[in-house]
Amino acid sequence: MAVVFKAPHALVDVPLHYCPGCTHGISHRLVAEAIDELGIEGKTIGVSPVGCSYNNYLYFNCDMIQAAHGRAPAVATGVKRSLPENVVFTYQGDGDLAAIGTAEIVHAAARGENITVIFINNTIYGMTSGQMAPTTL
Ligand SMILES: Cc1ncc(C[n+]2csc(CCOP(=O)(O)OP(=O)(O)O)c2C)c(N)n1
Repeated sequence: MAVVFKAPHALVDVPLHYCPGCTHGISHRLVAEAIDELGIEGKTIGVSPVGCSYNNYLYFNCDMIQAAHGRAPAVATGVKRSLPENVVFTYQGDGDLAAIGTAEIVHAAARGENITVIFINNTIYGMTSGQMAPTTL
């Protein structure tokens, strides 16, 4: 029988800790599918944020490093510059990236760093129970 649905290899097969209806689970899946499709699992390094997805290093099947709040683009810059042959991505919420980490993301972009930034805009600070973010409508 043809397989029509399976988990991406780049996603570890463990239960996620996220609340029902949260966007992080499907977002993790999409990132993992991209890693699979590009065939870059063995040379991908991710940077985990502060926020609900702080421990996403448990879920991605690649090397991960934890950054302090908003500092993921700065950490990713260091990783990419020291290991330029690797694909380096950050995974950040809007509280992390668009509030506390505004300086880091603006300056990483201005410098033209060769990193990938996955920006998860759920329009709130989820981890602190719905506190308003700069992206709140
Ligand atoms: C320097 C610093 N400021 C504030 C906090 C408190 N804090 C932890 S998680 C968080 C919200 C993160 O929100 P977001 O990045 O949108 O991620 P989400 O939880 O929605 O996935 C805040 C304010 C902190 N831990 N450290």
